[in-house]
Amino acid sequence: MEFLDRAKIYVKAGDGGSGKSAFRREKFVPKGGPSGGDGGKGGDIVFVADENENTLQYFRYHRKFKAENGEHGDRKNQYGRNAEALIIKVPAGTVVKDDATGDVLADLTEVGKEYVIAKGGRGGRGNAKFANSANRAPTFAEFGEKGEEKTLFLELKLLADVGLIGYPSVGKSSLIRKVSAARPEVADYPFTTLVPVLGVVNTDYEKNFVMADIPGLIEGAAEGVGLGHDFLRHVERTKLLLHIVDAAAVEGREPVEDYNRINFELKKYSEKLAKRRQILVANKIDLPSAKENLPMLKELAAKENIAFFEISAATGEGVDSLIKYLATELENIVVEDEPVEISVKKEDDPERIVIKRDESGDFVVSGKSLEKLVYMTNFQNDEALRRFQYIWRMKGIDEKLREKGIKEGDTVHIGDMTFEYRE
Ligand SMILES: Nc1nc2c(ncn2[C@@H]2O[C@H](COP(=O)(O)OP(=O)(O)OP(=O)(O)O)[C@@H](O)[C@H]2O)c(=O)[nH]1
Ligand SMILES: [Mg+2]
Repeated sequence: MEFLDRAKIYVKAGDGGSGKSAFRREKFVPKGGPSGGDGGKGGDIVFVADENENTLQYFRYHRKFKAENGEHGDRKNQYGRNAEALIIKVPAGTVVKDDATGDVLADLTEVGKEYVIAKGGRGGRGNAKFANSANRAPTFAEFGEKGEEKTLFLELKLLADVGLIGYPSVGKSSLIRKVSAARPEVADYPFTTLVPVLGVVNTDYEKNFVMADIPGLIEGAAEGVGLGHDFLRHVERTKLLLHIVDAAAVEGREPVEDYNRINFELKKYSEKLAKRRQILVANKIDLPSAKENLPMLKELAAKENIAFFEISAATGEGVDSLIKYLATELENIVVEDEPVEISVKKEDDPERIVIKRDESGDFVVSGKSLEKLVYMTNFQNDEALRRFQYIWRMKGIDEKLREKGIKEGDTVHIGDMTFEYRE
């Protein structure tokens, strides 16, 4: 499992249902009043940060998501049912971007947060809605609006709750293997772990949490050369740091010195991270040589005023109580997380109309509300066509086209539709 989980998916919100054109049937009345109901709204695509999700793996095999369309309206003023939203669960920490523009559409930092990422189309109006004093019996209805569709780029900056820090070979990877399904290599030479590894810790106590194993922080302790600064950014957003020391001093170093040295490195990297709460974990207590160091480490923890645990990642001794402690503590820690700036572009004015000419000289008219009107109009119906022409004139599109030099018979594109221009 990597730190940065990514996925590209396609989402399509539901189309609105079409409105109905119908008339009441009454005894002895050949044509009653208009009674076509409106179509229902198409389902939205909604993202929710869910506590049971930890990765974006699911999206490797599920890349297309379509919400249901709204139901069509019916006779007798029956409205079509609105479609339910399609809920897409992602882990907390997922950033949703529009793949085409790179705009951040949502930053789902906390469990429970939800965002409508693609809006379902509005239902088309039934003919009953178009009745007025000038036209008491309109014979047309609208089609439903198209649901939004988008290609999304999901990025999970996995929020490890707990970060493991410490010298090489103190047993960080051994611990994460013990408590999660993560399988980093374990070996008796330093710098076994070269890339950060995440493990999800399933606890019987509280919620699951995510633990990050990162490469040992210091290369060649004697030379005091720092390494792994690069990796520290992976634990920057953690709530707790488990500072692991080798209580048995297998490599002949002093565990207390190790502790201070690592904290020095941490501080060099970031004051903020150096202030993050730590828990001192004395590992390898199964080895006899651990005995003599434990009182010193206990004292250190007391002096630093931090919690202290004795464990053996090898035998599992003490591991359960450590995990229980972590799970409970995590419940109470809230980190002030700077949220990602949501940079959604200001929507273009829906009424704005832009006319361009394409390579073949055709006229391309664009504008959100005009395109919507075209999409929702039933051109097979004369009255609907006339209503369309009326709105077209009101918007002054003819003048604008003439300014651009349109002539009889030229081709005009609006959305998916193509028209032949006639005076
Ligand atoms: N006896 C004993 N050996 C342990 C224990 N934990 C880890 N080891 C051994 O210590 C060595 C290093 O363990 P790792 O888990 O690879 O240590 P690490 O901290 O991940 O090391 P790097 O990835 O190199 O930074 C391995 O040989 C482990 O088998 C323990 O609790 N008891
Ligand atoms: Mg390791």
